[in-house]
Amino acid sequence: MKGLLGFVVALGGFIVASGLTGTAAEAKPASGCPNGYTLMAVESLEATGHIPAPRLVDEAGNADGYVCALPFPEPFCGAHGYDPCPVDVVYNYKDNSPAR
Ligand SMILES: [Ca+2]
Repeated sequence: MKGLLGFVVALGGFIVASGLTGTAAEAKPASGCPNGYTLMAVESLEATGHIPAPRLVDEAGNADGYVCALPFPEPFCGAHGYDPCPVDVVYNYKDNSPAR
């Protein structure tokens, strides 16, 4: 029972966070990024070597040319065997479409 309560509280926190993100991003082409993620254009990411992940994530989502990106900490690249790192910053991507 205690575990279920924790899940419900966490879900409520997620809904509140999503609402705030939508309000803050209203001047941008689309909202829907989770807390901590930045809305970025797929084209600008590709121009800096981020291929093909952002486009795949966008096409699997709403295909509007934008994704949400969360930078990983600097040592991420080396820890996964890439030395030198092929890109300046390694991102985790999520589409900017609202949760379905
Ligand atoms: Ca998108």
